[in-house]
Amino acid sequence: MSDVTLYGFPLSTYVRTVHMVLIEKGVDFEQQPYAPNTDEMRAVSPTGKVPAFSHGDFMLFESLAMIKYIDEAFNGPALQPTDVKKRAIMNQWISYINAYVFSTMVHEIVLFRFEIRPMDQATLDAAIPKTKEQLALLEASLSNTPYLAGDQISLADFVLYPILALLGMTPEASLLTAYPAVSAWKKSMEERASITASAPPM
Ligand SMILES: N[C@@H](CCC(=O)N[C@@H](CS)C(=O)NCC(=O)O)C(=O)O
Repeated sequence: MSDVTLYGFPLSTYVRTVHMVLIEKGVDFEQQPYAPNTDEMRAVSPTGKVPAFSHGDFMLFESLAMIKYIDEAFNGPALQPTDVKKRAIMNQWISYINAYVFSTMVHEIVLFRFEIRPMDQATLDAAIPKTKEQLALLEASLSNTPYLAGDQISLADFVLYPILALLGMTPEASLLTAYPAVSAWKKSMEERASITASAPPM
């Protein structure tokens, strides 16, 4: 039995990011697929949001804190560059993805397309140019280096992947074809065992 537990339903992109990082680091863990804002979830996180994480009696909420902790507390390949500039680039992408890409692609496209929220066509229409702008920024980076923070995979790639995976299951997946470096990066990520093992049941 493992003393590491990841709490939260697997469709959440934030849960999947932590799931992938645990697998990449080779950490044994258990999963409790609680839905957000339930009594079960509030018992493990003061926000009631997913994910939450425990390692023994040490508890965390906020996925960014979790993935940095997992990378630093466990053996396995380092997922943060040691070079300070590359690490800053990784943090830049994580901030950008969490602040803008998640809200545009997940809140303003995926949740409508998956019928998790009632369709708001005006919001969805307004999300298309924002999505193109965000994909263009990612394209510019991934045209120069194979991963967001350079030659090595980093936490930033695991923050981005689950969002583009969900976008890829909507009609707006067609937008991705105009961004070949982003598409090639997504395809290369899909060859990793952590991606297959963390795929949410659809
Ligand atoms: N900043 C948080 C965001 C977590 C989050 O927003 N999770 C969503 C699911 S993807 C959630 O629990 N939503 C329910 C709600 O906001 O009430 C993190 O990185 O862990």
